[in-house]
Amino acid sequence: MTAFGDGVRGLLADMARAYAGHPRAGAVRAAAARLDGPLHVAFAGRVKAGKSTLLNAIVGERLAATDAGECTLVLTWYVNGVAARAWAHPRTGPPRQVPFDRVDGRTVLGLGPFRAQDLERMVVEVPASRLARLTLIDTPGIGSVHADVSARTDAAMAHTEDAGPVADAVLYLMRHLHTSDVGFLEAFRDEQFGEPTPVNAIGVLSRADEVGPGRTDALDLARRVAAGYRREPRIRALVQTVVPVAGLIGEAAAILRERDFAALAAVATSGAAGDALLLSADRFGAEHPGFPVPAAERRALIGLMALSGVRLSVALVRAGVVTDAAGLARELRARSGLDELQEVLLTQFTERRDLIKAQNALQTAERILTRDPVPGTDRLRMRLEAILAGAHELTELRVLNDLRTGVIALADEDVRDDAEALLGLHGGDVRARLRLPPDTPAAEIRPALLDALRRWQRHAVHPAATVSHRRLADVLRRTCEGQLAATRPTPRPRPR
Ligand SMILES: Nc1nc2c(ncn2[C@@H]2O[C@H](COP(=O)(O)OP(=O)(O)OP(=O)(O)O)[C@@H](O)[C@H]2O)c(=O)[nH]1
Ligand SMILES: [Mg+2]
Repeated sequence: MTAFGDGVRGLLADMARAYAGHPRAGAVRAAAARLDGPLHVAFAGRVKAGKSTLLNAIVGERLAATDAGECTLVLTWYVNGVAARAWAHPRTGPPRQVPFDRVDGRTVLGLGPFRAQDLERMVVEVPASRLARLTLIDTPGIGSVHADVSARTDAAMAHTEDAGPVADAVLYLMRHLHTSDVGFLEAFRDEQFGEPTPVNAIGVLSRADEVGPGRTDALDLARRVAAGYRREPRIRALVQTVVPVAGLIGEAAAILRERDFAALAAVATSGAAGDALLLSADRFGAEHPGFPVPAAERRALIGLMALSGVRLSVALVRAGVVTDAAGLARELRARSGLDELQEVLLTQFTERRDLIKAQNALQTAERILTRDPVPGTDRLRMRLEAILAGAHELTELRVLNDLRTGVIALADEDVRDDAEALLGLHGGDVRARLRLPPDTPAAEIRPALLDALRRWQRHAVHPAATVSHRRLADVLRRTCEGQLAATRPTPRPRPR
């Protein structure tokens, strides 16, 4: 934890004492407890955007129900636990354990005596190492035919009175941008500073394999589409980046079995008959007496990886790139875009998680101090202000938001990219800030930092610089100075 985090922790501890016996005591304790808990990442987006599938791909198991079914209408939390079990949390009344089974590699979750609309959320507990640091929250699609479901999702994802925002960060899946997408993201606007916080959101161009129908290089195409999205001011203002991901292909890679590979290999070696089947999903799943792979197995392959995944796998087998299930799983995963997404999650969310959490805790503290003052609140408020004023990390985050949302406008894209990277857009590590490769030798860091410092000092005194441009330059100067202080100069070789 940083000094900022320690400050927030100390403040909450003192607040817990000041609020002892007060009705808000529980809220203070909850805010403090959340500082140490896993990062809450929500999967949001329109109906059938591929949220549940992507969640499964990240966990590496088919946990979340996909396609029709009542369960996809309930906000569902996936948390790490000692056993596989599930609870339904009704709007009124205590939570109740509900049936949760695994059938044929899929989990089957029951609602017990409840109807979807009676539930505030479901909590599924599974022993899964990937969930140790991340709690994943699957949300019902926005713009679903069940308008009330969307409304409930909005409400559930927005700030709650006691615990701050439900999600620390959101993966926002989009196939195409739509007005209701924007409305949804507004729930994540930062109340404390009255500005949106795109740094809490990552855009996912989902179902990327469908971007170029019938093409085995669909993901490359999706990468170009995503790059276009990243430059769009409206999208820059909502999310920190956009990555293309084919969740279904990633999920298939995680659960692929030898017998799936055998079936795919049989299709690959069936020549023209196989080619004819690969023309459409309908043909691929139809009865074709005499074909080496039975129709039921072919339909299972479609369910596993869609026609695009089957085509890709067949192409990989035919090209001799893969010769077994493990090899195919590796290739599918590499081509799913999941690794890039995990990388963004790791550098930008996990690394920044303490900061995001501390910031959220601070917002909750602020709300409690303002709405429910107790004796000593003034002193606590002053402390809170001091923590806010002293946290350069928060200033960086805020300025980064300003750059993303166009509040600070820089005409030159290179200058803007330089500033965003220095502020930690691609991660807080000094090399990421300087846009240097991760294996850059330590000796090259200080000169690069000094260079950045001089660059931004020049911006600060440039006669044509606007006020906000100067403010940015000032923040970046402090960032460079801080990073310089943290990197020791390389010792000079000792004279012999
Ligand atoms: N081709 C392809 N299909 C996908 C992908 N991800 C999901 N799908 C399919 O899209 C459909 C919807 O996927 P889900 O994961 O249930 O989507 P969702 O956003 O959770 O849907 P709701 O919860 O109902 O809003 C399913 O048939 C998936 O198999 C993908 O990456 N590629
Ligand atoms: Mg779903």
